[in-house]
Amino acid sequence: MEFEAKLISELEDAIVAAQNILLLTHKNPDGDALGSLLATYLMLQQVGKKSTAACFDPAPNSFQFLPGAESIVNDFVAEDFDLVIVLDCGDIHQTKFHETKPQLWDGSRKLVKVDHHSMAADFGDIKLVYPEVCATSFILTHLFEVLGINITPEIATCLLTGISTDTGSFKHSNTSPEALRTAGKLLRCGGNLLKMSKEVYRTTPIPAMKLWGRILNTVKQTSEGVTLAVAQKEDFEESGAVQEDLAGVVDYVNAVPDAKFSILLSERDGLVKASLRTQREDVNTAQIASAFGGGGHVKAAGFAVKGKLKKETVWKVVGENGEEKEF
Ligand SMILES: [Mn+2]
Repeated sequence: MEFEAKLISELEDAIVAAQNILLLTHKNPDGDALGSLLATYLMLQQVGKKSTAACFDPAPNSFQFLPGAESIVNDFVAEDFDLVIVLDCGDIHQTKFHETKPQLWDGSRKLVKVDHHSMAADFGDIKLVYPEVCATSFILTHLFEVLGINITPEIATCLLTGISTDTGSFKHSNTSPEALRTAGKLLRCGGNLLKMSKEVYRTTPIPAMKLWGRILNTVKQTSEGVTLAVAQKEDFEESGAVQEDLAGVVDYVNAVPDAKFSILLSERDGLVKASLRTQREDVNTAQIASAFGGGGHVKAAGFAVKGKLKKETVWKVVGENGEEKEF
């Protein structure tokens, strides 16, 4: 990918001038959030710059293998920093630090944004926003090359994880030839594909498996052709699983053939969360989710509403010759 020369020199100047750099990503971090956060952290270490990587929520267990994961903090003193780099985060609200650290956004320190979200809010002094690419880690791979950074095996593993997870392991429609070529480049740099695959895709603790079993048991298709599955509070309690164990099961729900889209409802702590996925070209899950105050991507989105799940049993009268009436 190509960068505007002016942007690159502005970014270089900002990094050179900075004394202490804060790196942020979105709450509930995924592979691209953590991969881009840590790759940038390791890059700054390499060029001898002091930085702190912060995220409101801890990294899920499946991403603890990422080089540098142990250095991520969830709190900091905003005044310590003179440059903030926000990664993989469309909106400052997504960092969750917009309320607790308002000083970060008051214009007194430079703000750099590196992101690929299509509804990216317009913030930042230096904006590297490319909604057409698959991952923030993809942008960083090319950016580091332009900046003359040595992509070490550790940095490559972080970036490879970001590209892999944001393309659904190279299965989503955002898997462009460039995405694969970039992943190939990261493999050549020593990115550890085997370790990443094992930790991210082939590790499922027993409580998570038991939770998935319970959820998959609830799968049904509605009369509108929507695949629905549900995780109730007691499913978590009785399986011993935690919220992050939900990750991955929605892809099974979305595998039902001929569905318009799939929706996984989960109930926790007075909230009902919905994960939406689709394999169809004519369905936009972000649009559906936005009707409930959520958002996301065209093929994967979500929302959360305060409340609980209520099960209603529907009875049907089925006549001798097959006619049905629902009550
Ligand atoms: Mn991303």
